Amino acid sequence: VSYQLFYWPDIPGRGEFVRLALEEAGVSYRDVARDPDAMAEIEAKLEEESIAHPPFAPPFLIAGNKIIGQTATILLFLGDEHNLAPKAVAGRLWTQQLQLTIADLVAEVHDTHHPISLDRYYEDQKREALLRSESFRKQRIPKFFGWFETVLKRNPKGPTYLVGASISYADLSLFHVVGGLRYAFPTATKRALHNTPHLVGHVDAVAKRPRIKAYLASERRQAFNEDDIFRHYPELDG
Ligand SMILES: N[C@@H](CCC(=O)N[C@@H](CS)C(=O)NCC(=O)O)C(=O)O
Repeated sequence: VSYQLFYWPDIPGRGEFVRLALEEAGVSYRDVARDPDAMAEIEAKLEEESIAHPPFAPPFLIAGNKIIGQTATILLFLGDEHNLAPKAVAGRLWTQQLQLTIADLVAEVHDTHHPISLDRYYEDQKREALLRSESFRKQRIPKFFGWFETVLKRNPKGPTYLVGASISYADLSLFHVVGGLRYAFPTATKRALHNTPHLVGHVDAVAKRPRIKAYLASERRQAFNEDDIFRHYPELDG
């Protein structure tokens, strides 16, 4: 096993962005979430005093003597190691810029159902969630999708992938976000995708990649659910 992925059990969560990169790279990894004592192991690792660079939160990846937190930083590392990003500086930075924009979108998705506090139940912040979701559906989904559509359209190598002619970790993450939004906000997402044909083609192209296809059909893939970032609460979909 080359890598150990530390992420909370029972949800795809932000761990999924890392899983997709590991799967596309075809490397072996230990998915700690699948162990019965995952919670205890993750919490122990977060508290371990001998770690000079402690991660703030899962996901984090152990790779040899390195421990790497922050989804985008993990992907920066895996992109370099497994050819999931360009080698030249301009392309590396562009790919990371795309990834950080995806991270912004993921945080906004989270805030649709938890706009006030992480520590309170959805039911305790439902009124604010309804308001937040309305603007997320009407303004933010179209704005983010429109930008990704533009990026695909302007790619000099064609609109299949975000960066050049090869798959990058940002493509895998965008695939997961669109899938998550289709699950959480089916009506609003369908409407927005109507105006972004290149984005629809992009997601289809990623889903057809042999390793991703095999992964999606495997037991390693977890279903979206209402403990996750992407939650389907019909009332929030308008
Ligand atoms: N910006 C970080 C966010 C990490 C994060 O929010 N992790 C969540 C699970 S998805 C968590 O466990 N947070 C605990 C906390 O924030 O206290 C990333 O993209 O990796």
